[in-house]
Amino acid sequence: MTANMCNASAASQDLDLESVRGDFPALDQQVHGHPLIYLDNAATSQKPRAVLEAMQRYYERDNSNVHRGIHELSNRATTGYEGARERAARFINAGRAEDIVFTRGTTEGINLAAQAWGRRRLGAGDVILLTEMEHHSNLVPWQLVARQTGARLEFVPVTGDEGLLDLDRLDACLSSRVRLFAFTHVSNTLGTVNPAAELCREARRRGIPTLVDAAQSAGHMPVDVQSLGCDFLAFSGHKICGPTGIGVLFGRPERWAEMDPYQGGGEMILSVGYEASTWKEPPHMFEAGTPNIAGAIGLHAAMDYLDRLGRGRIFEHDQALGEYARERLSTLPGIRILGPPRGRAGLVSFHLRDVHAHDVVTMADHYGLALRGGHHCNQPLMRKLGLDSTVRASFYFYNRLSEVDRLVEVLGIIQQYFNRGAA
Ligand code: C6P
Repeated sequence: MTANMCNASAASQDLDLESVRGDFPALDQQVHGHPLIYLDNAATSQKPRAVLEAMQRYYERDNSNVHRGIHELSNRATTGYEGARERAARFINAGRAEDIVFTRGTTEGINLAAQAWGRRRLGAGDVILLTEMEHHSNLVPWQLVARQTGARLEFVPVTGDEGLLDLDRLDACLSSRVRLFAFTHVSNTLGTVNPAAELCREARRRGIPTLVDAAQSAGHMPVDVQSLGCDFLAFSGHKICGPTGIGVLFGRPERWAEMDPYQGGGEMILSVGYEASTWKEPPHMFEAGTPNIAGAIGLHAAMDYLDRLGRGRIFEHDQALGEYARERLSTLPGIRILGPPRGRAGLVSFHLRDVHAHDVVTMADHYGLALRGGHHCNQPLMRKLGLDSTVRASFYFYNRLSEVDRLVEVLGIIQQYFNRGAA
């Protein structure tokens, strides 16, 4: 047994996997006559009973609108919603609850920063620095704001299949024209864990604000905005055991002060006239309309759940599974595996010679395996690597080593099937 395999077993035992799995009703089912093996956690995680019950309790007992009524139910809803904001601040060690804006998810958080901050702060000739491994959610919003302001995009290169940022180029990339550096903490396709604190430090030294896309990190490792030193950080509830339709955008107070409202409407105003209005201070200034109250309450329960397990332990477990999977997959003939061999997050993306990713995923589904195939919203990166799609297996703390073994076994069956067809 290799050292990695030993680490993986140790991490699994440490997490008391079997009792944790019991918290997730969706994991206990058969799919096409096989036990479900859910390896699509980078797309969305499953939800523990604690989250489902918190949301049901809210709807059964406290359902009301926030910040409006003076009646009991409205007070309870407001307390629940604002309590979730305080919890989110603690989850990422933000200094103040006011620095947490609830969004629909990472995508909306980045769009909010791009429109409310970027549109006001950027001008012709300014540079928005991204990396070549960004998800479309941290690329297209900046393309839009670049078109609106005359700013242009530049990219820190990725080294190739090993999927690391070319840090030798960082100094040249962080030129005096750069007004914002936005990058992903963990790549959803490569599994690369970027040195986010170092990237923020280098940017800050040059007076450049940073935005961290924490969609793939916030629920998988300790994330601390103060030690990262970022200006903005966005993540989604549904990837961290919470419900869909809720997410968080953290911003430093000095950044909020530089921003215009994102959307106009109820909840965000102080006083409205026919011709003009005034608005509240952040965070409410950025939360127009009735918010996703039940979503925030579910997210609160999810953050409690994850922190009870410990995100340090979750990271060790996910990382051990990712490395184990990479090692086992590399024994398959004709496989091309993306991302770094060491220090990767708990996901592995790969390409099987002569079998399209969609065929792999469709056939794996017949064996009860939930994988993802496609470009994973990373089209420019795929093109750079000369691929149109990959298969991706992404893990969470409730996945087992035996599920990785089954994945490798089923991929072997799929390869045999297609190779027979080709013969
Ligand atoms: N990735 C996947 O890889 P939303 O859809 O807003 O919750 O998250 C968007 C997003 C932003 N950044 C990164 C690094 C991401 O991985 C994602 C979502 C999913 O399967 C869907 S493409």
